[in-house]
Amino acid sequence: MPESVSIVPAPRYVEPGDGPGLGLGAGVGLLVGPHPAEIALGVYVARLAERIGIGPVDMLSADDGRDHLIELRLDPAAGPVDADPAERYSLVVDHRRAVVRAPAVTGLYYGVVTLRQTLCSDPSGLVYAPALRVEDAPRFAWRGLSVDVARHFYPVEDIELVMSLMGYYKLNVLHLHLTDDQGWRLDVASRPGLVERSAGSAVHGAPGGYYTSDEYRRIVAFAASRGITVVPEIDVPGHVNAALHAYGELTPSGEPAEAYTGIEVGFSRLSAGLPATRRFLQDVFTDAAAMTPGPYVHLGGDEVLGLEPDEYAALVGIAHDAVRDAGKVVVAWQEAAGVPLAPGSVLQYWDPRTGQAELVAAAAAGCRVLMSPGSRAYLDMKYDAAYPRGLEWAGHIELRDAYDWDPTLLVPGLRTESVIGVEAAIWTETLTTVDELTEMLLPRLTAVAEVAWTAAGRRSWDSYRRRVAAHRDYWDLIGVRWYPSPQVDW
Ligand code: TNX
Repeated sequence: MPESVSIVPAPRYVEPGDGPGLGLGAGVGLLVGPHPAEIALGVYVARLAERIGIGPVDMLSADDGRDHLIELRLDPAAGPVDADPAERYSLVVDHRRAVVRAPAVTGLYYGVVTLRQTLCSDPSGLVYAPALRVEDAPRFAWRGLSVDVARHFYPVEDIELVMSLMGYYKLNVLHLHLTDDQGWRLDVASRPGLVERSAGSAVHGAPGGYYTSDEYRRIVAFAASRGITVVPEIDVPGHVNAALHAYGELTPSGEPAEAYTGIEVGFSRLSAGLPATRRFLQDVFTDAAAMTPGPYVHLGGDEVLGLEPDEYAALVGIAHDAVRDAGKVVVAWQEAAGVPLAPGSVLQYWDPRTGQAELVAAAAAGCRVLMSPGSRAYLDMKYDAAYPRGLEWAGHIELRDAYDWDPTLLVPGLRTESVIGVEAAIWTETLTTVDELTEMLLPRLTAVAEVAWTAAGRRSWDSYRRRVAAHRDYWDLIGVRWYPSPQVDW
């Protein structure tokens, strides 16, 4: 990549073009196709152009032959031919035009994001795009971020901001951890008591909250505009104190559990022997699936310290079947690897301490594996010992730790083809505001995004640390808090 260009994640192929590039001022043409999704992207680009000082653009539906044009064109042959047409794109900038071509609208969006990341200002303040050619496509299909909205709640606006950052770094899966011991955050039609009684609590007396079905729809719609699929997680059969608090029929005594606002894990559990349990699982998973247009529903399955393997398998099995019956693909934490899951199910690896052999066996039986290693991708870990917030159980994660790893080399014996992708996770036991959240995400989320997008042979820490430095201007412009890692010359 040319020294002056700071695209993150690094594209598959970049070549500098001839000449100074394309000056972008008011009246620049914006040529987009007629489909609603193309028009929506055009509106996004027009707003962006105003926000970053280019000024009003001239939206065109036909090429009038002018110079000074940004063109977004659907083209089935565009981008690297061996890559998935859903995400690949090309971008060519010369002194007349910036042309993004892609087989699908998500690729057009990625081309726009890449173009945006290359923009510079000349000494007079004119915005320009350097001349270049990019051919780009991701290494992994699943490039995710998991956000824990259960320990502390984050309203829709905060999640939209997080999704804007995700889109800017070409992440395409938002996994929402919607339920845990401390609170239940999604209103599901069959069980109104869950939010009535268990949404008002959060860690250490924080206010709590939940998404109505309309708000959840808003999240899903915003996600779609950024090429993001939403994966809801209803965590069972452990991490269920909020459910036990809402519905006493789920506890052996029949009495509702006390609300819990601490940050211990592993103490709560469903009981396979209770008649109410099966109905509960069927109801909540059927509802979560029905509310979700994407293909996946996550059933949790992590850290159930008080359950015998047979009862654990029975409970995961009920949730699994409800998700399958609703037409969705099951996602589960790696602990579920010992339970028979439908081929194509996704197991999410996080903890090197347990179950690697079971994971390899499940993959051999047709499961896919999503990589969220705690020591690399858990962005709730402290940057260093002095950092005021975050946990430390998986160690400290400085920027280079989040960058320097390969998802296919983590689990001995696991075939590369079984790895569906990479997901960062941010747990919120110690994070209460969106500023605290983004300070954990930035810059590390951009490192994980490059791990997920860029082929191993095409990325390096030295190149990344130079490129990421330029991104502070963007974070400052949109007003998000970030952490000035001492590993980068900002
Ligand atoms: C482990 S990762 C958990 C979460 C905690 C997190 C804190 C996983 C499947 N379970 O319940 O919030 O560590 O880092």
